[in-house]
Amino acid sequence: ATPDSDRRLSKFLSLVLRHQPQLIGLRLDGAGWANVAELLERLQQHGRGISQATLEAVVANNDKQRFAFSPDGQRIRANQGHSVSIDLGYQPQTPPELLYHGTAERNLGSIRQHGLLKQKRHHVHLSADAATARSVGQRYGSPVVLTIAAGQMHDLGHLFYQSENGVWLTDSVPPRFILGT
Ligand code: HQG
Repeated sequence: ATPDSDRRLSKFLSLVLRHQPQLIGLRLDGAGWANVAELLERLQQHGRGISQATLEAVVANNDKQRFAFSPDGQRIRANQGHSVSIDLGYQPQTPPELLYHGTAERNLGSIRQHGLLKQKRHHVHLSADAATARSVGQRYGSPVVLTIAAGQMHDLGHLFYQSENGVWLTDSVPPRFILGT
């Protein structure tokens, strides 16, 4: 496997485990899990066959730890980022006082007006550090990093979750909790 082929596989797994399982006839259960044997079979049938060892290596080496196996190794899911409707089952947690959100400069006007909205995903995604947020924002153009008063939101009853791979999730961030860039 090359870094390039790993990246392509990771992107395709994100597509089918977060957004379009039906693309390869895969089924996800209510918590987003797919059966590993079934996933390998479907990939094979759709001209993307890989070995179980390759799948395990891509999950283990993934830069953002996007995927996880169930403890018995029989199932696999994406840790966050879904647009299909599933419940990952994360429990509410107390966030740090400040969290960060990276976005593109051109979104700022709308964000200041409406706050952070979850758009197509289940949650607004927040990062524990500004550097990570910057790289998230970079995906869409010239990045800006917003500081979010997460502790204050939590005190006022907003729920926060942390995904298996460390991403903070919340429903929405009203404008008054966005402290600045
Ligand atoms: C923006 C990646 C205008 C928001 C990352 C973002 C993350 C608004 C975009 C994960 C807005 C949604 C998620 C408003 C929000 N007006 N724009 N009111 N409210 N936005 O991709 O946070 O590599 O759904 O700022 O690491 O960029 O895929 O969310 O730019 O964890 O594993 O609307 O995706 O992970 O974009 O990224 P996204 P995101 P992976």
